[in-house]
Amino acid sequence: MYSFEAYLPIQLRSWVDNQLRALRHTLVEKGILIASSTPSSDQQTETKAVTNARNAVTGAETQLNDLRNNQKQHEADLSKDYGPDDVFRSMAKTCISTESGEYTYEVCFMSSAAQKPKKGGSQTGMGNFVRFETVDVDDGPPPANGRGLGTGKRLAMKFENGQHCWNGPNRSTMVIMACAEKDELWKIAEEEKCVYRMEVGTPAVCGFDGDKGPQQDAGSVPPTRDEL
Ligand code: MAN
Repeated sequence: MYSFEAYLPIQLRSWVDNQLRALRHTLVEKGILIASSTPSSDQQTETKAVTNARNAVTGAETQLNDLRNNQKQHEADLSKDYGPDDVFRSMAKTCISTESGEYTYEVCFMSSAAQKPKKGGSQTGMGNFVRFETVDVDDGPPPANGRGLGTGKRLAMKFENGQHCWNGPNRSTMVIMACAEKDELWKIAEEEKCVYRMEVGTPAVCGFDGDKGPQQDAGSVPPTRDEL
């Protein structure tokens, strides 16, 4: 700015000076004028409008990425197998447990199975959910309390790659389900070393038609032997 203030009476000088400062500030704020400090980087040579626009673009890009990730998760979820007619969609991760021998056994639908020592200490992973299967069960008529698999094709959840078994395989668990009023873990057996079988009652399989079940057939599973 021209220093015409020098020609003004002294009282007017500071008033004019203040007005000019205010005007400059407004112009910088509106993005019309670049702030007069010596630019040391490109950033400082931008008007506020450019900086704001750049920030808005960065913000929008972040939002777009978040939405894209969200969409991917939903797409992955949609292509996931939630069992016949998707009945397990709402149950995924519901957990049920029971005590047997020195352990409490827990299975979380479509998630994982674990063995927890009743005395405390760390739990042992019995496998992570890999797929649904159909198995042929021949356990005779269900017991009086109704807590049994009975006979016929049953829907099962296969859990694999659990904690490694000393001198044996990684632990795995077959969870065979039969129709019942509520979700319950009825029985647990270790059929071979570190190969477990769980019998579960759940309303989720009440409409299950073994002939229309999952394509992969697990073949025949022998009737339960000794309980743990
Ligand atoms: C633990 C448990 C058993 C298993 C043995 C194998 O004691 O997981 O179920 O049979 O380890 O060493």
